[in-house]
Amino acid sequence: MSYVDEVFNLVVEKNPAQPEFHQAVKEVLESLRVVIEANEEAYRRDALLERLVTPERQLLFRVPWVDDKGQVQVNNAFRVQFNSAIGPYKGGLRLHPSVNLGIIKFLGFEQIFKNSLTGLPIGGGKGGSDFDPKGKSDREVMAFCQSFMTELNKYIGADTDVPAGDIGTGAREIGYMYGQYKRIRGVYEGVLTGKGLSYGGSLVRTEATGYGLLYLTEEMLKCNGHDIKGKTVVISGSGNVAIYACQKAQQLGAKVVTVSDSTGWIYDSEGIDVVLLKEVKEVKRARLTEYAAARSSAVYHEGKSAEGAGSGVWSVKCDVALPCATQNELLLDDAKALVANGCIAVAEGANMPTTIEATQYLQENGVLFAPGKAANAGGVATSALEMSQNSERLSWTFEEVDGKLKNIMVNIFHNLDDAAKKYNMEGNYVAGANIAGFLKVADAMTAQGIV
Ligand code: NDP
Ligand code: 2IT
Repeated sequence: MSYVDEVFNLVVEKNPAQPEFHQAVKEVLESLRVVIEANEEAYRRDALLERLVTPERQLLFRVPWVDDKGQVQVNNAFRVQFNSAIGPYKGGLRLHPSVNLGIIKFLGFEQIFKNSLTGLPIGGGKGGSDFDPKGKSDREVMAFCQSFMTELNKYIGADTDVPAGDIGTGAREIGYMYGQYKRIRGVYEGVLTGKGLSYGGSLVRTEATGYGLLYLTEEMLKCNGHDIKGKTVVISGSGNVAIYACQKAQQLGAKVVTVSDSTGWIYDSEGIDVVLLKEVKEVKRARLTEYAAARSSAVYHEGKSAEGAGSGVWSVKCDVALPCATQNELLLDDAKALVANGCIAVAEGANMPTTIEATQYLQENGVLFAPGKAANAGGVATSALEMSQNSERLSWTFEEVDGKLKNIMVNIFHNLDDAAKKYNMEGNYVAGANIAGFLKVADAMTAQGIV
């Protein structure tokens, strides 16, 4: 059996009931087959793949906190420090009831390659909890965040592990966590990114994932003879990534006609009103029904939650589709609908939103496909820029950070493109991303010996 297949079987055997982790590993290992086979003996001897798929450290802990009624609640929490070959562990914290170890491991594994692709010195990690911030008071969110950080602070630091936001973790949660870290450890350091601007945050970090997604999409389209200007775009999600993807798409002259959340989706024939969307989601933390109620051109469709069920937004005719909600939200039938409607490009704002079968169908039918670990790398790249600013105790201007972000995204696209061409898979940006991301990490792991 080939080394790649052996290691994949091992992952399934040793990590039962973690389907998302298996899926992420499978996608990466399949792309690496050609690279591994070219150097199989050395990789096998060093157990490089076994080490790559096994986290360096996995922390599991309970988070007790008291709700507004005086009742004690207990959540499960995780931090997976996956790989530190090229820098301190770096990756977000997800707060969502669906969070379990397998989900955090899939996200941490993806993060290794994503962070490598940014060209910046950051290793891969991820964390989170099954705590649901939705419907909780600010006081309850603070109680959870303080209890969470009371344990997590022992394992993180500006030069060891630097968490950030993800689903359910935004500026509010990062603020509460930062305050508690500072209180316990007594140091004012860049231990988290996505901080507020008044206490060490970076300009553009809020916008970075969505903006970066559009910078990469624009470059991918341009290099394939298309212009983003004038294109019709469908977006899923209506959180941090979706909102700023929508804003940048419009700034570049595209028309965005959909957004979604876990209870329904909006079709807006006039194009999404980003100011209204921000008011509904960032200020009121409300449902999309409020958007529809405030705008006559918008139609609200109930149902079809993203994960596992496919989302209604993929049935809308478009040129470009940007999944920005969660994993496995774009299924084979959705891919078929997109192709039938003439979609030319899909770029993943979320992590692993497209299933392997859907990805293959899109690629086989000539749709340009940018995988999340490349397309959404702008968020973590700007986090790394926040770390740099914290280290030198300076803040850069919006234009400076935005300019660096754009350069990073354009470079990422060309790295994928070049890697795909080098290994005779021109246009396969999934393979290009996995290979380019892997080679740097593998080189660093090899140089550092068996650790
Ligand atoms: P937010 O919490 O800000 O927004 C998430 C959005 O997706 C919401 O609209 C939410 O709807 C929807 N959603 C989440 N889970 C589900 C689900 N199970 N079913 C249906 N809808 C769901 O998160 P972000 O925008 O930060 O993250 C979105 C994606 O982007 C995630 O995959 C994340 O890992 C990825 N990402 C985020 C980065 C960042 O910097 N924030 C960087 C790179 C990737 P509702 O509010 O109803 O739950
Ligand atoms: O998935 C991701 O890349 C993030 N949630 C952002 C991580 C970070 O450290 O900024």
